Amino acid sequence: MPKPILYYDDRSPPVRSCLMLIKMLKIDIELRFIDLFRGEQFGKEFLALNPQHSVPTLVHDELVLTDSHVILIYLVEQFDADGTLWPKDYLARMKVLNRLFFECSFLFRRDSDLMSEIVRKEFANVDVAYHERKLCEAYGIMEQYLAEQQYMAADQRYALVSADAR
Ligand SMILES: N[C@@H](CCC(=O)N[C@@H](CS)C(=O)NCC(=O)O)C(=O)O
Repeated sequence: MPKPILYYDDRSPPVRSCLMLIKMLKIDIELRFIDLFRGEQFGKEFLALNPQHSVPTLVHDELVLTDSHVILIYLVEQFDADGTLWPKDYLARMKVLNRLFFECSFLFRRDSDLMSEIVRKEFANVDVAYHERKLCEAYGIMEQYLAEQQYMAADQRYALVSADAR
């Protein structure tokens, strides 16, 4: 089996969660830089790999994964020999998944809505108060989860969620 390849731009938060896990697990991986600010994600070759034109993108042999949350799960399932970073217990695993989806579909979406508006429009034209309200609500929910336990998904530290929760 060839080494996995991670297409990355380390200014991206989802990329960073993957890089943190790769470092923790000392995974032997090839890193290929995609400069988002130069629009390299729209290159023909990269688009053929990932039509969503986003990083991180992981290629391992025939498998292509285009979302950081799935990449994190794949990497722990493949490379976490001790099995401490991804719960073996089914319900605990569902809870970790629930938090990963919270991050993916709720928290990060709000963050990236604001960032992409800032990039697309002049800052003066961005409705900052609206985005602040949306982001504060998301962080408030995160605080609520953290009031119930020490980490996002449990009292035990599962690297997936800790890395991704930023
Ligand atoms: N849900 C995706 C989000 C990935 C994402 O939005 N990546 C941004 C950088 S933070 C990107 O590549 N943007 C470039 C583009 O959309 O053209 C994940 O977690 O991997």
